Amino acid sequence: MNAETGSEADFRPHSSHWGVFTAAMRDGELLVRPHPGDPDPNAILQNFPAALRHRARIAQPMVRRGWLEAGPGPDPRRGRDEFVPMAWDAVLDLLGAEVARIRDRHGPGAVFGGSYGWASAGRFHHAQSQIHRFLNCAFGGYVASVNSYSSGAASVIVPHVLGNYEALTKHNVTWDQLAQHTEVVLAFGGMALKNAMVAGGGISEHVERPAMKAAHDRGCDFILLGPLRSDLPEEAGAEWIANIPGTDTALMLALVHTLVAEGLQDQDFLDRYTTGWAVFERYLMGREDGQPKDAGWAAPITGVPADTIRALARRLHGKRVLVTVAHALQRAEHGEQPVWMAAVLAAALGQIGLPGGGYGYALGAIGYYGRRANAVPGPTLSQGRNRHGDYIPVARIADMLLNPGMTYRYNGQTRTYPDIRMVYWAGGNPFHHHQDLNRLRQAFARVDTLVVHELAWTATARHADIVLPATMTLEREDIGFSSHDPLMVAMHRITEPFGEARDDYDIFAGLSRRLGVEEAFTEGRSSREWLRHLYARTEQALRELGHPAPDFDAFWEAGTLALPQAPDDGGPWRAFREDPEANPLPTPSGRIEIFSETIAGFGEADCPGHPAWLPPQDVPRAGTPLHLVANQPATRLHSQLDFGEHSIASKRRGREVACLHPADAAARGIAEGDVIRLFNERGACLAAAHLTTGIRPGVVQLATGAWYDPEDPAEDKPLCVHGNPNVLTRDVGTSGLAQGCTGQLTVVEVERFTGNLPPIRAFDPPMTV
Ligand code: PGD
Repeated sequence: MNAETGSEADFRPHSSHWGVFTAAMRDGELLVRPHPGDPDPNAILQNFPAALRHRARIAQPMVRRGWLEAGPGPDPRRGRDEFVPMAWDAVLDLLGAEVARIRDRHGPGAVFGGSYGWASAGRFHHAQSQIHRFLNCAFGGYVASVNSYSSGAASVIVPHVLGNYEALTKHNVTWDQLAQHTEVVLAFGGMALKNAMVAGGGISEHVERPAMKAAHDRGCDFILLGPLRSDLPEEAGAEWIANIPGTDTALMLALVHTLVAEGLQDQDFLDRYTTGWAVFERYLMGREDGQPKDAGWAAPITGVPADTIRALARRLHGKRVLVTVAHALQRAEHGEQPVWMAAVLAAALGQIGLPGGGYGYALGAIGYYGRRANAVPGPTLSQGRNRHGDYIPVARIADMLLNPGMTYRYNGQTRTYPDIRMVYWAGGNPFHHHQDLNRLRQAFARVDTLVVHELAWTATARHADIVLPATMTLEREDIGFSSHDPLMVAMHRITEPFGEARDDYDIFAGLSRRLGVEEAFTEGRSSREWLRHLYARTEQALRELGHPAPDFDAFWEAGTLALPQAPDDGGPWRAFREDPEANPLPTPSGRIEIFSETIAGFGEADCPGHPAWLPPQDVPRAGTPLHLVANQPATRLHSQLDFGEHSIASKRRGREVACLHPADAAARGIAEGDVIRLFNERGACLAAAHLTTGIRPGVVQLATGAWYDPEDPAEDKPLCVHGNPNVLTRDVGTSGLAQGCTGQLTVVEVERFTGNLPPIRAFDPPMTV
């Protein structure tokens, strides 16, 4: 027994998207220890202790005063109104009646239940599954969302040109292969450890840093192409080519042009495994527009000298090269292009399908890529059937709410936005994840009713009409499982729920009772009975494999279960290389489509039939001369637990830190630690300046995830005093093909903030009556 840290026996297993851990309560304090088998544990775990009982937690159900007094309907006061506390029975009666009203008067096409968000790791209390299951039971369906903010462009274009998205990202080149075989890693946008630290469902082994170190120690060269040096860890020993943000497609074109001009492309590979090379080559060599896409052409676009591009191309020839592209590159205008063009580059190098070679799209973008798959399935709660069937591409939410009846293009279709009356959210934070937050506020002002389940007073909760306090993961039992992590975790309850918080499941069960669909929603099971039920699938699969298959009680008692994994066999890409006729890709031609008849047939000007350089509209100009990179944060997952100790410790003067080059700072009279204002025509926010030469001049970086904190919410474009970059980003789709999120990049100006520093109230609960 150790008086400082609590007895070993007190520590119980639990899991989060950012790591498996054990935790114990001692004298009212939460103690958290990373999983002992994790070679590189994630410090984000240390956000839990201070967050558990923080004032930002929601203690009881709340109803917005204006909604209570005036009834459902559009209301611009959302986000600045007071709240009225309410008892659970009363609030569930009220909400049950409102759900019934919408259902009976408007039907499922008036409910937006997309409810995008990462929520927590447990597979039963998975907020998305819970809410979708409830809406399917209560309404028979709802307006859904498809794709993700992470990979909106890639997940739509890849099936047309490369085949299965899961196979490309999850069953391809692994970290083990990279450590053993790769000679050159060409990492567009890098492979920042902060991203791979996270895996949906939980992760017990953070292997990326050791793998990159092993590869580097063996002599593998890492080349980082992108504006931020920190996008590869020191262990990779990377060379840094700091191209202008958003210009990677031009850089890749010039690399391929050099290969072709010097006869270095692998023509045999292109002939055997791809289709459409001849069409693309005409574009590449400028045979139609008179402009070869050569290194001299790319130099002013990319900011990389032509000689550097040419030398790099020559260096790749004949080597085991792995081309990687960070998700970030496709979270921008024309984000489909770098995803597609990188495949062409990898094909021209002829390494696709070889161990450690080819195209590792998004390797390092998330913790479950580049690993072996589990050989058995994990627990999954059925969401039921959505009989309504309508959906939007996820990042078009504000467009939809503001423009009912308007048509838009998506994946070859012309679709129509529905007329939404009720928005129901559980487990996501659109005031974190969406772009142009001032526009999002207008969109949310338009609906009849906004319902949010949250564990803390995020800006999304503040904008809701009905706020239902959800438990935090530590306050309930669950099962942690990710398809590519070998450990299944019995997530024990560590402590009692905060205030009157309830599990999402119990909230939906209570509502289902009021709507007469309780049996359909609960199937008569308690939460513990559901865990037992969901576990049975894995147990049976283990037994069928002849693997030890503990029953649920034994699993629960042991706390973790090591799962068998599939071999590291290169997946469908290896098989395709070995025999493309027997193992074609699931594309129309069965090959890598360098020209796609399907995409050309869609007729989108912003996504033609082969990869191309399409100059972006959102570029530095007078008034907004700097690029802003709004990337993933290092000290929290998205906006989760921004009020936790580790996240707070990374802020300065309570504000998010923005990085800029000393030359840009000097030109504006900005010194290290100054509070700065970042602004453009969409909005403005404050941040604390950090000067670094690890960023390309002309670029500012401000991570996402600082909670939106408007100085005066009554204004149309209030100053966010805390540093949420999504007040600055643009709410436009990547193209008419995918309509993905473009939040990664925009343009801004920056100045030293000289006014009185406004207080930060992001974590204070709203006013209650
Ligand atoms: P989170 O902060 O994870 O962000 O957007 P997402 O909405 O997923 O939000 C999850 C919320 O769920 C938190 O508020 C948390 O408190 C709550 N929560 C956790 N557990 C539970 C639970 O059990 N029940 C309930 N009811 N709530 C729970 C992430 C999205 O942001 C993503 S994935 C990406 S990749 C995008 N990235 C960018 C970007 O690169 N640049 C910009 N500008 N914007 C982005 N936005 C996107």
